[in-house]
Amino acid sequence: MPVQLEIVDNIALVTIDNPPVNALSHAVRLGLQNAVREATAGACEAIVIQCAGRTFVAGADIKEFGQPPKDPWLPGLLEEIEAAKVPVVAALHGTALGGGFELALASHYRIALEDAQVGLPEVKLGLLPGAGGTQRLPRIVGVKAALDLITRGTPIDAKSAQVLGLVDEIVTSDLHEAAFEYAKKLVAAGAGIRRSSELPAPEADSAIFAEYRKQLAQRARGQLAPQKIVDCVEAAVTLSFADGMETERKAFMECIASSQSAGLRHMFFAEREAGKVRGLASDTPHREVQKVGVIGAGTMGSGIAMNFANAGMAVRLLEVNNEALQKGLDTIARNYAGGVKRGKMSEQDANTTRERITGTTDYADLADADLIVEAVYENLELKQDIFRRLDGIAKPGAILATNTSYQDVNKIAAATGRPEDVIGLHFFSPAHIMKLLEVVRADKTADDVLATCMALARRIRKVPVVAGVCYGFIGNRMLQHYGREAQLCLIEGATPDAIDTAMQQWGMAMGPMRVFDLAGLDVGYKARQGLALEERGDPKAYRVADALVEMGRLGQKSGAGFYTYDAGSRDYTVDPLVEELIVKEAAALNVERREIGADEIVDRLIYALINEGMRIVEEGIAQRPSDIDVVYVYGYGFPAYRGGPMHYADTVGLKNVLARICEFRERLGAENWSPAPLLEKLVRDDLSLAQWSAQQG
Ligand code: 3H9
Repeated sequence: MPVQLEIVDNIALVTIDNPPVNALSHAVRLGLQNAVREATAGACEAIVIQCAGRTFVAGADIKEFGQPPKDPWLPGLLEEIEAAKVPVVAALHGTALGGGFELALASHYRIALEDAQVGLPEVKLGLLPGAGGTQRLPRIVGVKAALDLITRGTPIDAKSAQVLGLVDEIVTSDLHEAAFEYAKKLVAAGAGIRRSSELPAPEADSAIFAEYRKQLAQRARGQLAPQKIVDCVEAAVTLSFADGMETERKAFMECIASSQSAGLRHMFFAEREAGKVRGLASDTPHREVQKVGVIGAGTMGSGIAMNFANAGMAVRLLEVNNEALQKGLDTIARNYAGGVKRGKMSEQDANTTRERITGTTDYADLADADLIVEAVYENLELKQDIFRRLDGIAKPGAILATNTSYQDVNKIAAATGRPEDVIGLHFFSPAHIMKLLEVVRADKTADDVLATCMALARRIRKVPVVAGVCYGFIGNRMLQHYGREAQLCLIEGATPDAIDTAMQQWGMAMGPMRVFDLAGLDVGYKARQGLALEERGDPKAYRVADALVEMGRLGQKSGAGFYTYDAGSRDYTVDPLVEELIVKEAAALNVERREIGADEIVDRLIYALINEGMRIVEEGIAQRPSDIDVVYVYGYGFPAYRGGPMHYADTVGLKNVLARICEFRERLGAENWSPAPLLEKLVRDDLSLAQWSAQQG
């Protein structure tokens, strides 16, 4: 039974017990309704609603969304609880979120454990609080605080909640005992019933709503739920509670039916699924990691070192000479100072954390490290040399990781006498900020090394995704195809700005040409110079970029690339010179330029990603399609509300994706546009990727 009722001294103790997070599934709602009805029908003088396990209710059961609704529906149930004729006390611990916090808001009193957190994170699922949260919260905390809490979706701690009037009492231990005593005290004092729905409507100047709509149109560009939240909170001001609830209901239904919410809900589960490694036993032992060595104090190495220091681990940062080492340590100091300036951490915390990173130029200082991450530039021989050296120095059982973006991790592992200890840990730049970590499982990587690294990723607050060995792993392998199409659209007729605008309007955090400029055009140039002419691929896809490098335009760092930049800034301006260059290169390549619309740009770039993603899944480089979605949303600025490229393919329909790819094959050539065999097979079998993935187990 997920809900139990016990009556002690005329106090009804209603306990929800629905592991892992006490989500309000249908059985819980029904149990809660029965328990409250039974308690109020008898002689109970107060009701305490509490939860077993690690947390108070963390929300509606997200797995039930998309299924036909079953009575009792949460808003009605909460109205029934609020209408109780005896005081109802909610006892909060863990994370009281979404529908769970709405249950607390419908209760008359709230008592919390000091480390509890409360919040309405529905917006992160493309939703809004749909059980009275948008109507009750502003009545308690006022319009501005309500708008901030609901549109940001970030939980707050019990103390801040108390300051806002959301929590009546905080206790440090024995919550259930304290809640029982609190209820008895209320009864003894003859305390009345407080219904937040009966509080006067909050007051607000209508300008505040216009201001939030404008802000959100920028901060949450293209998203439905944040705008709907503003509508609902405005309704709390202008309408009666009942009418406000009706507005909320309609807005909630619209959000839940939207592809945006479907995408965000997909991402919620995809992120959690990505942490599970197929074929790896759940009792696989972990190696202990307390001391970390990082080789290379460039931008990547410095950022990587910060991750481990932030999680409390001691880090040795190694460079070839003192000058390079000092440069890295200075970068780290600057990053921490930036964090303090932005209010992310206190100066004292920043200093303590920074001091966990010490520098060295002597490999012998890495001898006691539990994990060593190599982060030098992309050169296979150099990396193999380093691993050969590490083999002679690292202690037995130390994990040896490479941060390579492209190189063959098997070849790196083979340079050691212990390939089972070698793994790829591919961080994304800036490494101390980006959430994604590709964990590259080489042929001989030991299970306990992989299990340790997956757990370690969470310790350093990354989202890990397992990838197999191939050129570029998951993310960069797909990106080559996306980048190629961007460059081809350029030479065939689009401008850099038209391409970036199309992709940004579609939802990408940054357009591809700006990304090229940010990454540095010289990186690809150097890589191509190392190849014979016939190995470089289609010249149409790199001639403009190469010409820019040869003009000294290396991207943002040199003040010019596809755009020109103000010194040290990301602000860019369109440069007519670049457009002239494109026209010239197109003529030299015999390409007749034409008008290319935003639709074609978006489809070519995104379908190129999808097609390669299909191959990656089929080859087993990614464990499942949703892992690719996690890679793209957390590592490449793909809009989370579209659910990642593979979920997006299902949204469009695989049949439609295949038809468009075939159309591109006819028009643009089979070399770049032969459909992935898995895509063709799924269309033949009339299966979506999600269905196929579920079949794979
Ligand atoms: C809502 O409430 C709408 C209402 O306003 C209106 C309704 C009409 N449902 O994250 P974890 C699963 S919308 C179903 O790894 P943690 C999760 O998938 C909801 N399942 O643990 C995972 O399963 P598995 C608003 C859920 O300790 C397991 O629980 N609420 C739900 O790192 C453990 O999760 C939210 O958005 C759920 N609501 O973090 C809160 N929540 O083990 C969403 C979790 O099979 N949840 N699961 O992979 C969270 O933010 C975190 O899970 C939480 C715990 C902080 C609670």
